[in-house]
Amino acid sequence: MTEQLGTLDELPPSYLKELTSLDLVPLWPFLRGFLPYGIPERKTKPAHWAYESIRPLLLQAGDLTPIEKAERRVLVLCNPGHNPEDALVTPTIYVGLQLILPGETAPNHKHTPSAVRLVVEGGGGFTTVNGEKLPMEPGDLILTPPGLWHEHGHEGDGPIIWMDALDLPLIYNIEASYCTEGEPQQMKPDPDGSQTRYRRAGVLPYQSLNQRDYGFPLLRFPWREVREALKDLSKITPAGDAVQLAYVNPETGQECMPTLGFSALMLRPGEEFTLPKRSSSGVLKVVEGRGQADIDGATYDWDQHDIIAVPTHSPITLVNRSGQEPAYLFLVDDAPLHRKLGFYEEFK
Ligand code: 1HN
Repeated sequence: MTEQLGTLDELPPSYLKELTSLDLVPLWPFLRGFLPYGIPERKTKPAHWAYESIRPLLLQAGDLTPIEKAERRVLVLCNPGHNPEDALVTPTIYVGLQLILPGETAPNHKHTPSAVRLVVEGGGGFTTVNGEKLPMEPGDLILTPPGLWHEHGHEGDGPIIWMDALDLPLIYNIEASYCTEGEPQQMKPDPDGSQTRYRRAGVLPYQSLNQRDYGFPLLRFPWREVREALKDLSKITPAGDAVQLAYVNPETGQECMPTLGFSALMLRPGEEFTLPKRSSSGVLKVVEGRGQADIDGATYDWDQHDIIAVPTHSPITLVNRSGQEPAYLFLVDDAPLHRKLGFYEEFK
């Protein structure tokens, strides 16, 4: 182990000036900053946003800014450890809350970042992805994968609000983020794939045995079914173990997006459990219930629809405050990216 790395002020000013004039720097004064021992340097803080405090401001945005002037009417959750204009909740993940009012539409576009929607409240909203009309019911997960056309509409009454999560900070920082606008899509008349081709886990359209879709075959994961599956899984999960289901591509069984991973958690009445410290960062969204979270030593009380930022290398302890009702949380993380990069870790 190098005990003491040389510093900048040990070097002659004339030498540093010459390096600067040639766009050069010495590595050694900065090396430990780039490569700390044992744990990465983390600007990202654990953080908590109460839905109750965001909701009125989002509805106010509906009065202040017509959809035509917003394109996407969103309030962005900015991690307090970063500059707000960087619009990130973790180093790789952007999260915002989006509002659409009855009759409004958000125009068709496609882009390089991967996006998902987790529906918070309201009925009658839909997202169309490559011609497939995906109804948005509360708790549903809707994928808008990189490069696929998507637009939103609202045929119901009252506001519809959802959480957007994108790998935008990652894609922006590798200077690969851009979008293309398009004409409104031609919608196919069929119900979406979650109600037809991929109605049930473990069975697929027969022809897919010959021709697997390694892209994005399933774009909507209805909450109603995920919630039922969690309840059934909880019956056989030992107390203190996480009741957790991963959202996967039904054709491959692998993660359903390239960089972002999604899972749903159930906390039985009164239950407390700890998820191990992992190399990945993430965002928790409360779907139902009330409780407490300890994220790397920071403690928060959470209520329905609250959102919590989880930095890399942070253990998570969750407690369900209710002794009667289960609580449900949704987790989006960048574990698929870490796995692809070959350094995903869980620390026991
Ligand atoms: C986007 O495409 C949507 O399609 C929402 O609803 C939020 C934030 C940054 C970049 C693209 C959408 C977004 C976004």
